Amino acid sequence: MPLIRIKKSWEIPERLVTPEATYLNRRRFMKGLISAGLTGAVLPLAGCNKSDRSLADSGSSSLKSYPNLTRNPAFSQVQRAITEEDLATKYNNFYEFGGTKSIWQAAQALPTENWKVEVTGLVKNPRVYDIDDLQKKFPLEERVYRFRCVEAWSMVVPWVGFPMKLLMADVEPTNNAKFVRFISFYDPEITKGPGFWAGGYPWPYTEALRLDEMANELAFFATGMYGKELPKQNGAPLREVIPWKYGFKGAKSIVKIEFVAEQPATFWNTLAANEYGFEANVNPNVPHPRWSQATEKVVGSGASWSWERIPTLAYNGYGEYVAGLYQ
Ligand SMILES: Nc1nc2c(c(=O)[nH]1)N[C@H]1C(S)=C(S)[C@@H](COP(=O)(O)O)O[C@H]1N2
Ligand SMILES: [Mo]
Repeated sequence: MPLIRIKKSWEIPERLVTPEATYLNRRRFMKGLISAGLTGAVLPLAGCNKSDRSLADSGSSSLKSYPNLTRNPAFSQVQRAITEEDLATKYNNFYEFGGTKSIWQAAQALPTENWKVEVTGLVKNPRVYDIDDLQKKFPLEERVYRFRCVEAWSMVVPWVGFPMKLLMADVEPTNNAKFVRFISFYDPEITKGPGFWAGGYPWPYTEALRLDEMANELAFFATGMYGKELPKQNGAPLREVIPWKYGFKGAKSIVKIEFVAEQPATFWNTLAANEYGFEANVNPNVPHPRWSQATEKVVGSGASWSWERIPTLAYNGYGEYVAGLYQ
């Protein structure tokens, strides 16, 4: 695979590194940093740049609100403040649109009109859902979940959506189905993130779960956040939210869901299996090969290097729901 790895973590100051960006072509990455200037690379991350904020308003004002939304009382708070909407919608990972956190504008190129989600593979009732029908068929609720990226930052997000088990019940996986794959939108004319020119990334972005993980109460399909439709940069119009796993397990902008018998290949696991395991449960005791997972930076206002650090919880705090899956 024609990947050029940055082997030594000291080559780039820690605050500028997107750990998952280690796989960027190094020359392109360095060139990007130089042309953006160091300040330019840092300020948009913090979301405290004035012009950035005014652009933000134009980005989300057209999003529809969900009327009559009820917050599920079982998932109504997590003993931490909800992350500011402006940050959660401006500090993103969406490699299809670039290898930095500042892709929200580039992601506006995602064509979300007439979106269909195909559900196929080992199911009794294969279906093609129209996104509007999907949102009428499954009752939408709001859930406040912790959200922990493998890069050791975290947020708290009020998602809108429905439990994955409702969709499972509708399509009825057969007895042979043991895993489910989620395939993100991919069109090389539109998604031009890192690797687009150099190659070497296993597009489309895919993720997968065991079927018993998908059936867990917590496994969620989000169609919205902060009471509105998902912004494109956050994975409109449908994404996975698996709060006890690292964020990369949650594929965005899903076009296809496939039920399969064998554990499927997934995007980050294919790139670096030793760094991004298939299971990827949040675990403070298992360090990433290049950094500790014992603590996490709370994405908040101000400069990214001054974000508060708090201890990371086993299963991201959801052990009572999911620990039994891993006995
Ligand atoms: N299709 C796709 N899905 C993706 C990613 C991506 O690059 N492409 N990044 C993942 C990672 S690493 C994280 S942390 C979350 C980020 O979600 P957010 O931008 O809404 O915070 O999306 C995940 N889903
Ligand atoms: Mo991530």
